[in-house]
Amino acid sequence: MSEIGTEAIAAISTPPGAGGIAIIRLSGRAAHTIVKQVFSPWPSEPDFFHLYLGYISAPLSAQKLDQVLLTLMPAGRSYTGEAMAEIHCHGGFYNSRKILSLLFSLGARAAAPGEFTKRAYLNGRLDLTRAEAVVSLINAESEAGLTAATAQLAGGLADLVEQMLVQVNQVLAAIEVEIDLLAEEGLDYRHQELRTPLLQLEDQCRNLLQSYQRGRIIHNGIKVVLAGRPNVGKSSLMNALLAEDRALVSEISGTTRDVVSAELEIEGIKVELSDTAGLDTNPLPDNPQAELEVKGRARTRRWLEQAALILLVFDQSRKLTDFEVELYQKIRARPHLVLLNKQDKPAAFSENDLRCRLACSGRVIGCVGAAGKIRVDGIVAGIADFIKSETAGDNAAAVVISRQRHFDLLSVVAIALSRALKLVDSGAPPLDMLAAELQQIRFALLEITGAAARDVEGLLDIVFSQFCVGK
Ligand SMILES: Nc1nc2c(ncn2[C@@H]2O[C@H](COP(=O)(O)OP(=O)(O)OP(=O)(O)O)[C@@H](O)[C@H]2O)c(=O)[nH]1
Ligand SMILES: [Mg+2]
Repeated sequence: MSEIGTEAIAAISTPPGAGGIAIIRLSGRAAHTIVKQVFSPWPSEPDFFHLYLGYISAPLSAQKLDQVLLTLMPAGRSYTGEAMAEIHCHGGFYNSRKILSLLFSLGARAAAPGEFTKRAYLNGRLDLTRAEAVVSLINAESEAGLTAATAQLAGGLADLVEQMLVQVNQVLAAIEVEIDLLAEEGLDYRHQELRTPLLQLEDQCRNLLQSYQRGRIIHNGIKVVLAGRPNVGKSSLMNALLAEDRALVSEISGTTRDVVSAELEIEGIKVELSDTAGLDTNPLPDNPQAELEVKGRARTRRWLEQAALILLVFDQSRKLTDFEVELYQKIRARPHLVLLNKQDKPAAFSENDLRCRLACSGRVIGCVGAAGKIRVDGIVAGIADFIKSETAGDNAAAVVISRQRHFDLLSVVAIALSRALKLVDSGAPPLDMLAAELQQIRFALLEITGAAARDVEGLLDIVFSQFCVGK
């Protein structure tokens, strides 16, 4: 066990602010001794995982601070692997801080962000991929994100990496045998037999690397940006998609100046939808509003650069302008949907005219239904199809990776694997070089689960700095 586990740490694990209850966690060898000094009545023979109702008061003080529930957990069977106590006190910032200060006065120190989980990792309670899954679970903002985090917490990625490690070790063992055989003259060289397991490893590695794009979308969601000329109805569409009066709408051209963003969930994925200032030919310099317009448009362009999907809006009741045609040419190579708005008014051009002028063969979605009401089902279906196409794959149900750290380490594995395969295919590979490649693969895989690392402290700092205090 690591030295780190000896010192008692404490933190409030629930979010700050008023609430029904707050949970204070205490972990470390002295956890039970500390809590015994402040909790009464102390049970004569405390049971673990039992909820005790009692009071918190300072040692030797008759003044009760709060009525609480207390649970004790033994070393080896707690989240951190150390002796732990959890105090469920009444919520409220002041109350919970006061109890926490009492624990500090008795020798506990404030836990750093993620320190409980770091101790769990150091005490062998979970591997690094599961620790990272805890962060993803806490931060999950969509159904798909939660499902993926839960699968990783259940060991999906760790198990797969473990399987790959078993294969790597087998190949390494086979290389050792070959080295021995070579030492005995006259025996056949069987390196070709290494090809199959190396190809299998390459396949598994490729599947995981290919899942990265899907994993990032599942965890982070996608950015969808509404753009088009001023007054075409972007803000009206934003409000209709959100089913709330979020963005200011008016008949005055140039109403939206800043970017207005809001979130919705489509296909279980978080969608950050942004309404932007209208784009048009540059305003005349003597226009007093020119500076604001230019700034607003610059902001729109920035958002467009980051968009995963652009919803380009056209007003069918006004003539198409050259600027709109140009704008379409600029975004046509990017994922986009063309939205035709204001179809309740007399049309200034047909959908066919639009397709011809833009040379557009993609999806054109009409936004106006019966009685001139904006309908969003077509747009939602368009966004849903985009999400499906981005998140689908041959292994849609399999393990996905979503962290740069995993992607980088698996890239190291992939490169070393291709070098190893080249050596095998070369006919008479230098076995020590082949073994060195396999060792590199082995080391990168071990670093994914945290079983080994070149710079353990640096790695742990990166992983656990993403946590909140109390987890
Ligand atoms: N008839 C009709 N009017 C619409 C429709 N959609 C929007 N409008 C009106 O068009 C005007 C402009 O709508 P906005 O949603 O503010 O347009 P915008 O593209 O956000 O405009 P800017 O913020 O100025 O770039 C408002 O008066 C809306 O009520 C529609 O489908 N039909
Ligand atoms: Mg607007």
